[in-house]
Amino acid sequence: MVAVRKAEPKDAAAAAEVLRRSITELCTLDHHGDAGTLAKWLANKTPRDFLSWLVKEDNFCVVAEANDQIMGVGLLHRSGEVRLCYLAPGAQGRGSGKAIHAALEEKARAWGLRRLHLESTVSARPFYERVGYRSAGAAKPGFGISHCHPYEKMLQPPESDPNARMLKVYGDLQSGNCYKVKLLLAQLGRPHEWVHVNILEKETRTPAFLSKNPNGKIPLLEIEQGVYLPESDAILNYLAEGTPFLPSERLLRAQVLQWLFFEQYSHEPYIAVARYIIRYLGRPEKFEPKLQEKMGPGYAALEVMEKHLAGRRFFVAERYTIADIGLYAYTHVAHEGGFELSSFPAVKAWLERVKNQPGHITMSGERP
Ligand SMILES: N[C@@H](CCC(=O)N[C@@H](CS)C(=O)NCC(=O)O)C(=O)O
Repeated sequence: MVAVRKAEPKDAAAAAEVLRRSITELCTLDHHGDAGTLAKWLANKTPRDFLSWLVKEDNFCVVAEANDQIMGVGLLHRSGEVRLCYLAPGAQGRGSGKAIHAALEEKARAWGLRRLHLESTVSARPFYERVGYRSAGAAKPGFGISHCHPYEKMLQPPESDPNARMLKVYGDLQSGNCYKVKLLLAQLGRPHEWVHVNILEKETRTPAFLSKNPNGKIPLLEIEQGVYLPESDAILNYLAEGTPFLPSERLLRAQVLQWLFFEQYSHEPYIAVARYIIRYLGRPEKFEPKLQEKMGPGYAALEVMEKHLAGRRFFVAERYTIADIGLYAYTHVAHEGGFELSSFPAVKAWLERVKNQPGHITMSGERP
């Protein structure tokens, strides 16, 4: 009988041994017995590394046990990435893989995740396909082997869960404020209806729209009939609650808000409006003085970001949060507002990191 439980420090030696034997003996289609490939792959599969994974609060690690022996190891990261799912030689076909996977999936739901993703070996692909994963792009090199196959699985919330409600968003994807919301929904894997609103045709100013948002602006989230939430960064907060995109710790949460307020007061009114004048209005002569007024404060905001990001990977807690999503929206298209990013290397490196986050979509709604 196989039982899955949370891994403990006392499991380190046996769990590392399962990982090493599983890779060496069961993943031959991937390493082809090549000593160099195996060495890279096994380099961090030690009891010491295992212990270091256990203490990270963003990791959830389980072991499958039968007759007091560890038969398999699984590890889920809070980002939704399944980082380990390995069985001991001889343990296949006895339900251990499925049981490990079910435990990781249950944790993902508890964390509010709607999407799981992983890089599969060639050897493990049939298993992941059996438990509901689908291919999410071309193979690329990873953890020492040449072909890691990206896979993803969308998790359906139970009907009783308020997160199961079909959301409706009123927006225009060319607007960075609206794109923020679309990007987070995509990364959460949350199905939603997108209602396009044309701002140049003044569709935000009709009586029908004003009855939903008296401020006459998009994006607007319809949570359920008659319950509306405007303001992009408030929407991000609402949607990210209870997920890895918004830390639960008090100070970190406040720091996320700090950067979202910065975005709305010191960044968006300059960079987004300059882009609006050029991109939406076609840079009419009469707007030239207004456009020029936006440049100084826009560059000042970029300076603040550059200083903060020098030596940091993300805005808060060294992890990807809605603070990054909020600031990415208009920064990655700042050139369309006439801003030159060449003297902001830390900002440019951060833009790349954000673009490479799992589940990222571009402004046209595509995967890069
Ligand atoms: N602070 C608001 C700004 C929203 C905003 O300015 N929306 C623009 C499009 S990006 C809009 O709806 N403009 C149309 C109008 O004002 O009629 C937010 O972050 O959601």
